[in-house]
Amino acid sequence: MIPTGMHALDEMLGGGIPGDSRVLYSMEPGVNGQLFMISTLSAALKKGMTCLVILPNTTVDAFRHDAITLQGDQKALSSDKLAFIDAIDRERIQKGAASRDAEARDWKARIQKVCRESGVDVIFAYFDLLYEEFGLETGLSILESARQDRKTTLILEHLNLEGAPLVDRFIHEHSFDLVLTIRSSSHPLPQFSYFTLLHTSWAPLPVRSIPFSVSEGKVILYTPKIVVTGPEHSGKTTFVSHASAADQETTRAGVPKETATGTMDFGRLRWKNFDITLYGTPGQTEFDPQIMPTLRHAMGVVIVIDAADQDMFPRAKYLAGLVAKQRIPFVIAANRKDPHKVIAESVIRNALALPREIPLYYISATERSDVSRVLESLVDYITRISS
Ligand SMILES: Nc1nc2c(ncn2[C@@H]2O[C@H](COP(=O)(O)OP(=O)(O)OP(=O)(O)O)[C@@H](O)[C@H]2O)c(=O)[nH]1
Ligand SMILES: [Mg+2]
Repeated sequence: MIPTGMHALDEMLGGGIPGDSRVLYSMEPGVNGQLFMISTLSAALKKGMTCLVILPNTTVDAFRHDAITLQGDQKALSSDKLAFIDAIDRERIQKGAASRDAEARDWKARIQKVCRESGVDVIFAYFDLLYEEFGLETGLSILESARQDRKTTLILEHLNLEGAPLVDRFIHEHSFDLVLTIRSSSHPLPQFSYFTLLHTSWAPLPVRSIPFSVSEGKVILYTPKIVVTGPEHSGKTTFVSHASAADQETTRAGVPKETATGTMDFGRLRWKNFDITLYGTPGQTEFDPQIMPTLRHAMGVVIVIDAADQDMFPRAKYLAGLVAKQRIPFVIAANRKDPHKVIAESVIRNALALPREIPLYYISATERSDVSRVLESLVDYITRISS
């Protein structure tokens, strides 16, 4: 097993990547995901494996420098079991070869030589330039050539400019064993990054998406969390209980129904491969000190208001301001929709000082479909997945 170096991911994979596998770390433009490859390389070296890093786009020195900066660890790549083929080698190959075919042959010969001489266990390859120059078939066959002699694991990173169809080809045409897509949204959050465990050949793992942040040279995974907050008696507990999948209980420890909530409501649901935990805050102001800690690492917030109760709007405005200040995406669920009683959207927007881009939905928290619509729109807004 080759550890990915990311503890929580290794747990999910059942210990790491099995030997002799083919792995793709597929990055969307703009995502801060370089650590996936670097962590896996460091972890493989730590386990005493011999690694070859293929860097057609950069030099060894520049790569080392970047890796040290990313990981904040001078010793991360100090191993004598580490070989490189870099941009300087690429230049030599290009100069020496008379044709594209000859170039591909030289690449193969060079990789095979290093693998034979050093007994390489894992090849880490930055694939973009090889893909650009040779296309997918030949590009991969160059990297695969070393595997004929020896069971090496191949780990690729690429910047995917073509979207899902390209990733599908790695899975279906080239039988990759592990495919992780790493994506981020720069709007509405400054950086909301998540990876999707799209395919694992050796275990029937469900497709899962998991948000992460990068901190102190490590990829930190966190549970997708949506906070449901709002003024007192607006329908938060009802919202959380109707959001949750039928087979998953919401809990409200020790609080009988029909009374004001004194503890957090919890619920779980799955939407677009995210296993989401909902945290419903208690409405009374005496519980306000709980709100800020609850917002920490929240992926989004639903502010439930009573659409007919103008008196509570100042309180809703205060809560919306609190959330906006943290730069967490939020939507407004105007609850107890009733055509005779609800206050007009423009009045609510004014009272809450809501910018036009913040979605507002009239809902009934007792109707599961209304609640789902709000959560779907929030998750789509955060991840920019259009349905
Ligand atoms: N008719 C109707 N009743 C609702 C709706 N949503 C909530 N209620 C009722 O309103 C009452 C208060 O709802 P809760 O979900 O407990 O409100 P809350 O915001 O959690 O209240 P606190 O936690 O005490 O602030 C309950 O009796 C709900 O059944 C709705 O859409 N329509
Ligand atoms: Mg409640």
